[in-house]
Amino acid sequence: MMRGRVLIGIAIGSGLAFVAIAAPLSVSVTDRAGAPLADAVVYVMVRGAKALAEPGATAQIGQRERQFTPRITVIQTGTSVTFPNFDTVRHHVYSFSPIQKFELKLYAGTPTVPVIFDKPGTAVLGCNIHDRMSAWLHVVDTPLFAKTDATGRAVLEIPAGEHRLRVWHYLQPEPGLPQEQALHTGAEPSAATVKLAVQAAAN
Ligand SMILES: [Cu+2]
Repeated sequence: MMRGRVLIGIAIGSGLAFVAIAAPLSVSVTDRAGAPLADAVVYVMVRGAKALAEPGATAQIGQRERQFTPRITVIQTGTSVTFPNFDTVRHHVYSFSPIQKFELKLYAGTPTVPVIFDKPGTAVLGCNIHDRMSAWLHVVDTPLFAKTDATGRAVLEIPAGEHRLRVWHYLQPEPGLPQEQALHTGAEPSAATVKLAVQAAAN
């Protein structure tokens, strides 16, 4: 059955390319008690895949009702991020994280210059005016990434091969480091389960 499969090309060295059959990989992420973990960042390091985003790649982290939206974002390295303010109050967005220290001083509307995230890792975002505003941005060296939904599940299209599956969640004690495991995928749909040593936040 070909449904659900796509063909993807991976450019190799001197202009040669091969086409690999990609198949869906379903990843289920749970906390240490086995409860589904939403907003986990799931990504796959595939040999030969481009680390950097295509030129012009953009993402948006807004502020609405004095919260960041979304609170958890995953982007590929090299992506430009804008921080539009949809509130009537002004915000002052900053990050002290080593991968990208920046500050967007007290503003309304959308700052004209986006912030480019050119290193992988985690940036924790805050607002100088509203202490309870926080958000996390995870920057990855692969185009194959997703966030888990409310059921703790994410689906990615992955070429057959030997890869590394990485999972990161903002509640991890070391916010910058993903959990990693080996991943073997074939031409058929596959599934993986990852248990993280975190406690899901009570809703
Ligand atoms: Cu604010």
